[in-house]
Amino acid sequence: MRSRLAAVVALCGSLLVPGGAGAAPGDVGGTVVAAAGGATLGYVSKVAVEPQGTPLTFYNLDQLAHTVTAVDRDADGRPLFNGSALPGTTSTIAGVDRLRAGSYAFFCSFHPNMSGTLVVQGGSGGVGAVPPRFEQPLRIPRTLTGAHITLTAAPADVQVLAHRPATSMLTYGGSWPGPTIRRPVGQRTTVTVVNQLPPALGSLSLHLHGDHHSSADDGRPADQLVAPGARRTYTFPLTDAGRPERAAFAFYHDHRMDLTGRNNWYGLQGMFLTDDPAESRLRLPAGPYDLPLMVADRSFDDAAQLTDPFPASSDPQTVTSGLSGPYAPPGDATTGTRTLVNGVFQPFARVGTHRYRLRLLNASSFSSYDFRFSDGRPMVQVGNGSALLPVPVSRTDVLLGPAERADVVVDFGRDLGRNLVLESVARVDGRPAGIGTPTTPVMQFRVDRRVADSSAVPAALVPLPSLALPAQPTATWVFGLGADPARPGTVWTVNGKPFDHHRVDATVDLGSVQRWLLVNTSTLTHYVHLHEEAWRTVSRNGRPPPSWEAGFQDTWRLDPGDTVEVAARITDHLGPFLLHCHMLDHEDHGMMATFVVVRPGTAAAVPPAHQHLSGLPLSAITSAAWCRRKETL
Ligand SMILES: [Cu+2]
Repeated sequence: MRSRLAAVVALCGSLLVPGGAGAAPGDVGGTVVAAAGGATLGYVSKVAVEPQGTPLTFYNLDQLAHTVTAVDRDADGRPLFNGSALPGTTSTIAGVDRLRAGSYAFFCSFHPNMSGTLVVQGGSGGVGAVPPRFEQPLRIPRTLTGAHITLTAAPADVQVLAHRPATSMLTYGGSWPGPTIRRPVGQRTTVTVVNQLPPALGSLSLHLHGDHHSSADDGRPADQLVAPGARRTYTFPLTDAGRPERAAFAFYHDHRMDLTGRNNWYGLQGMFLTDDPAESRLRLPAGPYDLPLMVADRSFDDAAQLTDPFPASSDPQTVTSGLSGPYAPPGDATTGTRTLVNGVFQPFARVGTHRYRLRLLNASSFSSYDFRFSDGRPMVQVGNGSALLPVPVSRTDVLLGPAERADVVVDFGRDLGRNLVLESVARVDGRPAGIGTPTTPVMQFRVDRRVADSSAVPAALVPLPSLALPAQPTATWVFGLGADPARPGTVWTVNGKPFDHHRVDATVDLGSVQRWLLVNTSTLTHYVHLHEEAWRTVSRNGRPPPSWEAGFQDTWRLDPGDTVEVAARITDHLGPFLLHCHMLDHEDHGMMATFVVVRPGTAAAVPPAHQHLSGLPLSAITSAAWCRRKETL
């Protein structure tokens, strides 16, 4: 390996132009290079020039895996070219040698802020970009409104790709997303999960993200599990401090210890909306004009089946290589080559000349999106998932990381006969070292009928109640990268420690007001999710938060070096709750901690022992962190 790496370095050294970042077409031929710090600095060679019909070589001299992935897609919707290279290796990027002459943008799917251009020079013929076809109608998951809901977790075939076989997935209720649950605030709701998945997949756990409920109903990842063949009922009062909760756009998903990434990738996700009858006076678009849209990326093989970027839990080689493999933190990134909406690749929706309330959820494991309409029209943000904002905010782009939501109103009133595309664009705010976003069409809206519109977006929505804050922060949570105390390698940490189910990281008095600092000391962006309460954002990097963070929230983006200050009153429920990064690779690889709510003056009990309900020894899956990548599409 050492000699191969030395050869690569020597070869690349001879190819690189001094100050390579400014290389011009013709300076570097047929190669793309990533060097140390590539995730931040980008490719060394921003432009590669390639004679038509020849392969493109990718030299990765960095310590993280990177890809070279085309922005443009072929007739099947796959990137025109795509390939990855592990740290210190080279690879040939598949698909380049078939390209027609032209210029092609590319990026790293693990670090989309890395971008470049491939120029193919030559004669005629070859494969070129095919515009998105938007061939499949948007799917709206069936909606369940009863007080007692059953979700059976079972394998099912889901039609994700057009003109291709259905995709075998793990589902709640036979669909992906699972059924949308829609309930009035303040109305007690039970959700019974029945685990009918193959026993080898182990036990499950269901977490209702963004809701306020007891510790026993929080879907804790290592106890309170749903064993194969068993069922468990979760109770959600949908109240807070004796009053109905704020209406919210929440979602439910599996939260199994170490396997959350795997279980979500295969489909254990669904949306959960609560409605406040008092909100109807606002006249926001409702009924057919209220569309929950779950956006998530996945990769597929040639048989339209999901690729498996996760290790076999029972593979001792995988387990022992654990967190020191090439995809160990900070190289762990489960991304997909296709962006899907409600489980459909590039769908279209037929809409009328009306305002629409689009509830955008990013349910991806790792990827962020900067959502925008192709014509730059405003999206009026009215909420962020946990609640409505105090006042609406007009935005032209909305950046959402994993588990973040945006509740936006878009007006198609003057667009009869037009087709509009919701897309993700390269992250607009240009934040240095912040996570990048892919450039990709997401879905199309076809405005094909005239309808009367009596909806509105009022100037004021729901005021933020006052809250007397403690003078000083009551806790500081630092999100970083550390050595793994259990084995050679690296783990994500909170306050310097990887997650330990048996450790209490903070004790919080019931009834107290907490003022917490969330600090990112690592070189990657994290999205930090706090269970149990809806929190208000006090400050972002010492300044008042932007207007779209001026309401209640449960997940925050922390770019490298960021400090976000949040506050909430802790009400109703005692016991252990979690906080963690919602990039599922990071969560599964240590970046999670426990706070325990206690009656004032009492000590926290240690969280309950692991339940060992699966056919797999927990020790085997606890370190199942090493991700194998199959670079199929
Ligand atoms: Cu993270």
